Amino acid sequence: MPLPTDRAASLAIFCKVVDNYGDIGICWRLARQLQSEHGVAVTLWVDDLASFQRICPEIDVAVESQQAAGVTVRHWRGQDGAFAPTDIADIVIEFFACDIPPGYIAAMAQCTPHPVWLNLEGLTAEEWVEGCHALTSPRHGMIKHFFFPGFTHKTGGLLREAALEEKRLAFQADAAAMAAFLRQFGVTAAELSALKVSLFCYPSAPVAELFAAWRQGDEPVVCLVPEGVAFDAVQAFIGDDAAPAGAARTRGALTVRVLPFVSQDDYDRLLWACDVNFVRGEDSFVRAQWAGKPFLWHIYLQDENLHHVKLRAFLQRYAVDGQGAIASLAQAALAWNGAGADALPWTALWPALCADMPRISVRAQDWQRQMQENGDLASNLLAFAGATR
Ligand code: TRH
Repeated sequence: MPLPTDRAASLAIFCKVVDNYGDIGICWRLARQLQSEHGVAVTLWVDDLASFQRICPEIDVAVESQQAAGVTVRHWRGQDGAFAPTDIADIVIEFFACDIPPGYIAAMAQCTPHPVWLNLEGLTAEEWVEGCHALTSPRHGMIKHFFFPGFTHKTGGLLREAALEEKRLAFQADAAAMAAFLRQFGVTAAELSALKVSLFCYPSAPVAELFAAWRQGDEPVVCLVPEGVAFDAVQAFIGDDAAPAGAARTRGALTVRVLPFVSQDDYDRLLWACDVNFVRGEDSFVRAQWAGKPFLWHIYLQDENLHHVKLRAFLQRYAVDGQGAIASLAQAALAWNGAGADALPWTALWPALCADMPRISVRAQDWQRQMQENGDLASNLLAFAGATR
């Protein structure tokens, strides 16, 4: 049965913030796109408004229900038992297998037809994903579907807004706009012509070693790091106990500047304006791919080093071009994640990476074109939901 055509389809996303910003970052991006590009009436249930506010400053943490960018945002604090079938959306998404309220599920089961129930999973480049994407599981007399983002056309693809590339290319073609954007963070005229690097990683990344390599290097590097990220290494380099946004210091060839945490749209601009991006988790990782610039990924740590398997699976797809494996990129990525058995020091890894930078840049652009061919996750998800119902 198709989704309703007499009114905009409605969709609810349930988001539990496990930690950091990726959970709400992905849900917010998906919610906005479904609303603005597809006219879907979206309700985003989220249990942590404070985390949400960091990436979307207009969020009021004290309000139970509010509108933001056309999306209804509900503070999810375990409300239960108060749902009627008329409260239920046509499509219900539980993000990363979070348990949606039993009362909501009971009301879903009373709906005719049942809503499309999707579990939106985490992103991985491993091959098994293609076999698990769109699998079903019977629950409470309904069918739950597993929807996997991914890097091939046999998965749900990656989140990407329709106008993203156009916006990026316009911004990157406008040197004055890029300079003005960076200047607001204190970047000087001299620093604009240095190698500009954004740095977003987990505390375990070997940032101090990388800083030492940059500091001793021949080429000026300006490293832009959000407040609180890589805190120990940044604090030590800057020599300021707090290292607040606005703090900066130059030593040797390296300047480190601490940035405030910016909105998601400005974070994209930061990635577009930098020459190399260090990203992490899931959402910034995907945004770095759409930026079409060289990047290194710090993957979210998992038990038993499962993240190393995922990292290698990604590198097998990404760190390779028509000439073969891009060894410098793979070695640096493995070392950055503590996965290289006999990792070279950063004083060797970084120059090797720089020597291959033209090749890595071409690969980054090719990859983002290749990923576009898989469609975008929001459109793929709606098409899937329409075909499922
Ligand atoms: O913050 P992350 O580490 O998030 C997550 C969570 O840990 C989550 O539990 C885990 O499942 C997932 O990683 C894999 O990294 P991520 O995914 O890159 O999310 C960061 C978000 O914050 C992303 O939407 C970009 C946004 N952001 C800003 O909006 N402004 C900023 O200044 C920065 C640095 C990031």
